[in-house]
Amino acid sequence: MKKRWWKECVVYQIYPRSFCDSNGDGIGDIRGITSKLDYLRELGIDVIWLSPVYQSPNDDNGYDISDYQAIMEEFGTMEDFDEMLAAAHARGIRLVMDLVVNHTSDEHAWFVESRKSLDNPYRDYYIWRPGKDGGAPNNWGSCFSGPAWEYDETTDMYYLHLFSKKQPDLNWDNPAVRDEVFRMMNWWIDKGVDGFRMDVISLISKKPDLPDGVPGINGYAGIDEVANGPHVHEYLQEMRRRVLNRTETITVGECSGVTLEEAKKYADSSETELNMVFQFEHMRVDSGENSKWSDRKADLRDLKEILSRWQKGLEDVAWNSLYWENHDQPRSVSRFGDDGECREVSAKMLATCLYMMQGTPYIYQGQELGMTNVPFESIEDFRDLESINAYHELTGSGVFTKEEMMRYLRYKSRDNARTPFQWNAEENAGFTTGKPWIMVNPNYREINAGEQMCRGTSVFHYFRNLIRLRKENEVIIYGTYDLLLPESKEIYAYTRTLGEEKLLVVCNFTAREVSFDVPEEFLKGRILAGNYKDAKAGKDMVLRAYEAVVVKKQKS
Ligand code: ISL
Ligand code: CA
Repeated sequence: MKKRWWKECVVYQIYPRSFCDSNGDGIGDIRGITSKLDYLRELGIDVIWLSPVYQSPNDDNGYDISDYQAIMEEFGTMEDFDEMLAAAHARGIRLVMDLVVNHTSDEHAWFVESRKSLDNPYRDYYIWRPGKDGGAPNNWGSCFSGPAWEYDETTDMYYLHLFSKKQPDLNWDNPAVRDEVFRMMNWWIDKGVDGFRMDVISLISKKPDLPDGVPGINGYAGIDEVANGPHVHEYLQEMRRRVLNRTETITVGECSGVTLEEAKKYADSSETELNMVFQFEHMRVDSGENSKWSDRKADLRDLKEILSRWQKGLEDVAWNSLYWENHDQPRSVSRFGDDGECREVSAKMLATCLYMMQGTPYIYQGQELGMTNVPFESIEDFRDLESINAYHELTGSGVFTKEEMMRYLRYKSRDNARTPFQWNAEENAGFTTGKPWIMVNPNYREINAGEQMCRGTSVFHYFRNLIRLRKENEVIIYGTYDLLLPESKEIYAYTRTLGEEKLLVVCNFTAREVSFDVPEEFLKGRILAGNYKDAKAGKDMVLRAYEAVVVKKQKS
């Protein structure tokens, strides 16, 4: 296996709006981030992935960009950005930008032009079609409710928007669009950024005839139907040649609808496209029938089957990314662990289970504190357009009652990840001196960075230790993965092997005591990490509530 720095690093995702507010307007900003770089250095991460900071009317919190080469006013100035980048580099931290180029904002100059007339030079920058049978051109739905088509009177045609109607899809089949995107990317590379996380990059190439898809619970076909289109690999190879190969970049494609077979192409180790992808299968393990809206708990056997298939499937041929959380997902401790009495121990267990696997780890802000889901009380508490639209669409059409939908939102809404970072026990969790743009989780008095940094047994220190272990043990980076006990509903156990080096990782996903037979070769092993301080790897081991241990085989 080829050794690469991006396989050995740990990435930390910042959602700027909710990280740290430097000027008291209630909105996190770039200077706020700069002021916290020492915190990140303390944690030990190597790379920051910055969610979008570009100019945007904020229909989807910056994922609707109106100028790719300007900074959102609420977040600061380009000087602030340059200062942050230099300050990160000075600390040995690299910076990855969020690249959102499946769509722009409808307020982007290209779209403003495009909608003006049929012969406007920017017309073919977007996907325009005439209506069919008095309605939309096909049955595709927007990811944020309703149809994926918006009628535009000026030219009596519809434009495609797989997300909100303020996020028209770019037409990647137009070489001028690719030129513009690659030119813009090169501009950021010249500035010194270190790579890109590519938003829904699996959706950029549409099937030319835009065929109808299978309708979901709201009557429209979902975005998976559009994923991995006919030219996506060709376009990414072109991007690689024209942009990414210029420097040592790190790239990760957010690939909605990606299968293992497709991932092998996107992240092929021959290095012609991307370094790795975000796959979604393990994020759907607790979905309802046909949608994410459910409060069903995952079956551990399904989770193990999915993660193990990806571990083995990409072994030697591509590379995994490892994540439990991001700005689109609820908090992992509330979802796969226990956010009550066993919060700390289960947050540590989840980290052990995932970050000892093969792949590049991604930590979402606050995950390193074991931040939890939020006790939202009413629909007015939400800010996310996906949540608000889904609530109205699915209660309005009677698919769910209001009570059901509130329960599902409390469990799955993206806003669970978007409340302010909990810095300390002061008002508003030390995030802002003003009024925060979204409510603060009331548990900030107990759960905050200030407290955890002072306490050696905290979740923060445990994450720090796992990050250090990855640096000290090559087997964690490059070792092969093998699942043990696939049928257990309680235990997730696996080994990692690199030559003579061998690790055993055992995690109890329940609050009950569960016994585990430690394989012979690990009986005299050394405990590398554990979330209880007196762990032993003897015969007939009994794992306590959410206990996790990592055992290193002693060399014979
Ligand atoms: O969040 C989701 C489901 O709840 C996903 O379907 C998500 O919309 C999808 O993964 C795409 O996400 C990305 O693109 C969106 C943006 O809203 C998300 O924040 C971003 O991560 C449109 O740009
Ligand atoms: Ca601010």
